[in-house]
Amino acid sequence: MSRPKIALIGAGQIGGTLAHLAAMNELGDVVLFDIADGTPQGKALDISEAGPSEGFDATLTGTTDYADIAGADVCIVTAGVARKPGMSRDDLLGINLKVMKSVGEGIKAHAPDAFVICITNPLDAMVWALREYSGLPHEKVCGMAGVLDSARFRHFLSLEFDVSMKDVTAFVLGGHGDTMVPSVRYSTVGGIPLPDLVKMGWTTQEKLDAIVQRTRDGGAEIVGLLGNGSAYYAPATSAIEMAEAYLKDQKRLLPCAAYVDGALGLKGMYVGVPTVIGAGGVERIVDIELSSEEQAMFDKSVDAVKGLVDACKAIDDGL
Ligand code: A3D
Repeated sequence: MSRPKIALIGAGQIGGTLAHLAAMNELGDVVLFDIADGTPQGKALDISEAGPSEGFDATLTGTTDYADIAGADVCIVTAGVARKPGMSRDDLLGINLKVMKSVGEGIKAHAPDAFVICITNPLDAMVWALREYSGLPHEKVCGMAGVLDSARFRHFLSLEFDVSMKDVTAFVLGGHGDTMVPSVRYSTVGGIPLPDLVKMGWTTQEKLDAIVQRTRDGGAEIVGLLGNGSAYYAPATSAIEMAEAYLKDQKRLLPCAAYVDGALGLKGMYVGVPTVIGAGGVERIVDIELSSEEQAMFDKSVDAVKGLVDACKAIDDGL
């Protein structure tokens, strides 16, 4: 049986990290694609040369030709530009929409059976556009954001409670932007919901509110520290978790930007929701109940995503 094929569209900071992680975890053979000739080939060779020390069996190649992604089982898309200090994710919309057009057409022509995970920002609008341009089934195209935002939330909570990150579960809903909704009620430490931990005196409501805000600003915090570009280690790890769930039919319950038509009162749009990811792609949307306060925040986030999708349509009236 041949190994799965993983195509990484974009061989920048996240793309290179994805390639390294995919090889180290032996998820399959990796093809790095980029328009910047030399970059995908150089990163593929560099990571291949880590193989003897790390002891992985995976073939890595770099290319500027979409024909080389033919038959990919998974495509992870990071092509485009990243934020610089002072920029919002939404500032990237015009440039990255054009990139999604060429990437979507490349996937449509060469890897129409792949499970596609978009990471390019502004995430929810770009995954929508990528699905439109590629024409793939909705359940085979999704976006990575919720796993990362939830991981940031979990990390900050573990620091506050001084417990292992493994025992903190959390999830973040809504669009991947300033309006994202870190769910306090559905986040737990060892199964104990956060509001109960406040009552138990483990933390205060003020501290919890500050952690929620730090989660919302998590991307900007890294952009500010790096001074040139945005986060890439945790975003890559998060997307690998999703790819693995698909390739190994793990049926993981992961928050991701999925096409929602019916659940949570939504009609045909991409936004961050809890999903089940397995061999069928996004197999299920978990139709959770929101409190009136959560619903108001979620509605605001949904409106922000709709605004970005409308902006995409205005730029490309063929969409
Ligand atoms: P970067 O290191 O700049 O890599 C992007 C790569 O895309 C570069 O190597 C470019 O040459 C390449 N590229 C540009 N245009 C094309 C094209 N048309 N076809 C193929 N490749 C192309 O960025 P990065 O890896 O740090 O970030 C990639 C994207 O992920 C950006 O849009 C970020 O904003 C986004 N991002 C999203 C998250 C989420 O949680 C959703 C987190 C962090 C970054």
